[in-house]
Amino acid sequence: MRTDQYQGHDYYEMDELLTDEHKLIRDAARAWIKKDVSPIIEDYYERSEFPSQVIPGLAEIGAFGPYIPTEYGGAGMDQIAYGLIMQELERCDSGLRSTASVQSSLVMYPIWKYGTEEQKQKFLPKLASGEYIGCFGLTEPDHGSNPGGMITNFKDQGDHYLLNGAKLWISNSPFAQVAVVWAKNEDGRINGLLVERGMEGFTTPEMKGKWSLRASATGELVFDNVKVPKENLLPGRSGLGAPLSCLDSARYGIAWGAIGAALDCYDSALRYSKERNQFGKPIAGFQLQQKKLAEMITEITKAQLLTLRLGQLRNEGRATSAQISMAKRNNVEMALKVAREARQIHGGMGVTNEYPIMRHMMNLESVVTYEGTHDIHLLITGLDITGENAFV
Ligand code: TGC
Ligand code: FAD
Repeated sequence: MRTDQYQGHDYYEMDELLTDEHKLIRDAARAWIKKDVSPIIEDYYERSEFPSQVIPGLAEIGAFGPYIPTEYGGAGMDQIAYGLIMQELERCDSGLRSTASVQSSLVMYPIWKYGTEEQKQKFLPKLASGEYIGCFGLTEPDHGSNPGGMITNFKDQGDHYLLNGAKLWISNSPFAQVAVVWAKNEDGRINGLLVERGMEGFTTPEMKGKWSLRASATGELVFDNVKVPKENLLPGRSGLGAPLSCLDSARYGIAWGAIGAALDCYDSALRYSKERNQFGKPIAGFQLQQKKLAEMITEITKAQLLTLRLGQLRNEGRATSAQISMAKRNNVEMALKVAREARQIHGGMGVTNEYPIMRHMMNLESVVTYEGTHDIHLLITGLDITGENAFV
């Protein structure tokens, strides 16, 4: 079993910009991960299984609904604390962060923002404690980057809605108790519905064969004439902007998370380069290896600064969707590049599970695609700066 020797890296002394509470929250998450998750993650990754025993620990560190008010069971933290938790989780594994992202930003957030008081009381405390796990169904087999084209639909049947359609690539779906499902009404308007496990006609088959995010369960959501009670409609907002607003929150968390994955790769590469001798000296002493390490910490530091500023803007309610897109896109690509360079520094050992590098690298191939692909985020920036829509 690999010992988790990770140490944070803070080249520009950014800790000085954090509050004592931020540091406590981050350090508690890091300590829990080292104790309870790092020792098992490689094993679960190889078995392609989500380690469900970590759910109470995730709830304990505040990873389920970090910024949801305490009256609903959330942790009532600010956006920077939320980001720091996502960074620590993804430092361990992107799948761990995914589970928390979906639960917090894609399930609890829409219920909190757009749900009735009864829906909030019924679902939020259970989601915060981990008694319930949720999932978010937006993507369909033929509608990924273009969710507005979705065909999943519901019809008003007087005392209930009748839901039909299918969602694909849904994180947590195989074991979720509740799904936030985006579907069109008879007028073609997108709405959110809370679909609960056990409803007749609702199934959640698992998708197998992923070489990425193997410690996170992914599945389908299939709706075959599902009778959804009327009280399960999220009444607060309709239109594509409703699910996209949830994505803003999740993409922000991913921007922080990707820094965590990059930090873990850098940390491992730096240590390995000092310990590994070739030609009679540590490989850290060769200029070519120093170039890789120096560029890695430079890019990580730039991402840390970008993301902390984004967190400040989010705390003030001023961050735009386009600013979030820029950080998600930049940081995930940065992390992928860092992982590839770190893999080379580890030589042949870099392809084994003795080190976390290949796992991070494979995970990041999903992260660069989900929550808006690398291309889509570039087009969002392009639209924002030129006013010209290049999606179609
Ligand atoms: P468009 O016409 O631009 O917009 C439709 C309406 O939405 C509004 N809007 C937003 N509102 C809130 N937040 C945002 N970020 C918003 N972006 C747009 C917009 O103002 C408009 O409002 P209204 O009132 O005028 O109707 O829509 P479009 O169809 O042209 O699409 C734009 C595009 C391509 C950017 C969007 O569809 C997109 O982001 N596509 C990517 C899809 C995506 O990210 N899917 C993610 C699925 S969930 C997931 O991957 C979870 S992974 C989980 C994990 O494990 O972490
Ligand atoms: P496509 O949209 O078919 O894109 C294919 C390629 O075409 C991409 O390179 C893309 O950038 C490019 N492209 C598309 N449109 C354009 C354009 N206009 N201009 C230029 N290039 C374009 N979804 C959920 O709803 N909930 C989840 O919980 C969830 N979890 C996921 C977990 C995993 C592990 C993965 C891999 C995906 C998950 N997704 C989830 C789905 C994810 O959001 C989609 O995969 C993503 O939005 C891309 O859609 P797609 O795979 O259909 O690719």
